Amino acid sequence: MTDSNLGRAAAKKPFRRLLLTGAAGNLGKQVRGALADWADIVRVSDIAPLGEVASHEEAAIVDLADAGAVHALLEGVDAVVHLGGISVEAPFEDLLEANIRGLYNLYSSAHKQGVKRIVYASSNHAVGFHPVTSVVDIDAPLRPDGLYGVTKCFGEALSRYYFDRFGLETVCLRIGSSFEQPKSARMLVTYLSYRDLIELVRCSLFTNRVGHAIVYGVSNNRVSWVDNTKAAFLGFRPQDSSEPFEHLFAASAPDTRFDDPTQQYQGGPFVLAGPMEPQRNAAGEGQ
Ligand code: NAI
Ligand code: 15L
Repeated sequence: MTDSNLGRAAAKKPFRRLLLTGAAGNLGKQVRGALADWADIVRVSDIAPLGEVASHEEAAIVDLADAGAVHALLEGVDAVVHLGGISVEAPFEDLLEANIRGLYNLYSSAHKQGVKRIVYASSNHAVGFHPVTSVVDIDAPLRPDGLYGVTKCFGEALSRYYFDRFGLETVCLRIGSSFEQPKSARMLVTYLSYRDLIELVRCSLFTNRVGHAIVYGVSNNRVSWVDNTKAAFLGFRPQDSSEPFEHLFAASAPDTRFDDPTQQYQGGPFVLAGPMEPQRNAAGEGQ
């Protein structure tokens, strides 16, 4: 064994096995690499292809709506980073399978398999119908801005129940807009850099005794609609800001917000996106 191998073998990682759902998605691809530093084995899962599988990884193609498959997926897992599911407004039947049934399957199996903690990707759309003139803290009333947001409220309530009933801990991340860079003037306010996202996941996995917690996932942007004071115990201190991107949208931000719901409410375009009708095939039958 070389010196560097000896060093690696000696460094014990905090987790034996972490599960990442939604590993093929936008955020899953970002978080996947970071988990390697924190667990001996990273089980990566999605309904979509997972790409190349590293030696420390176990790959599982699983539909969250499949209860039996999800039960097997949770076997031997210490903690979960749950990013899987539908991530935008969609017809109710689709949301029902991925985000409602899928989440129930995850929590039910996690409890039965003895999982200790879940980091759950909630969304700003759980509270998207609060006006942009207000600042919401983690106790602000839920005001989902579409059926997608309603499923995130379900996830926050389900995880609360599993903590109160069984002590299964969850940190609900009300993520703003996590992309390579903001895509609109609104996202200058809701932007969460990938680096800050990974730090938020790290804080959520490693803080002792989180119980059931909610935290907003936004970077240190100049304007903010959220207040994380009550989640300070997580120790999340964002390093990045949307400031370097402000010049991209300055010209396209006329102050029309009070005539237009997509400008008036924190959820932006999501507030008018739902409810969506089921997809129809050529014969006009619901799918
Ligand atoms: P994404 O849509 O890129 O990734 C979601 C992944 O979940 C996809 O790879 C998809 O194949 C998988 N998935 C969908 N249905 C599934 C099912 N039935 N079974 C198994 N896997 C399924 O979304 P993104 O951006 O990576 O977001 C990750 C999570 O974070 C989502 O839960 C989303 O709602 C949440 N979120 C993301 C925000 C963002 O700005 N990216 C903002 C707020 C919340
Ligand atoms: C979300 O919840 C979505 O998953 C993401 O695609 C973004 O649109 C984000 O919110 C947002 O509010 O910008």
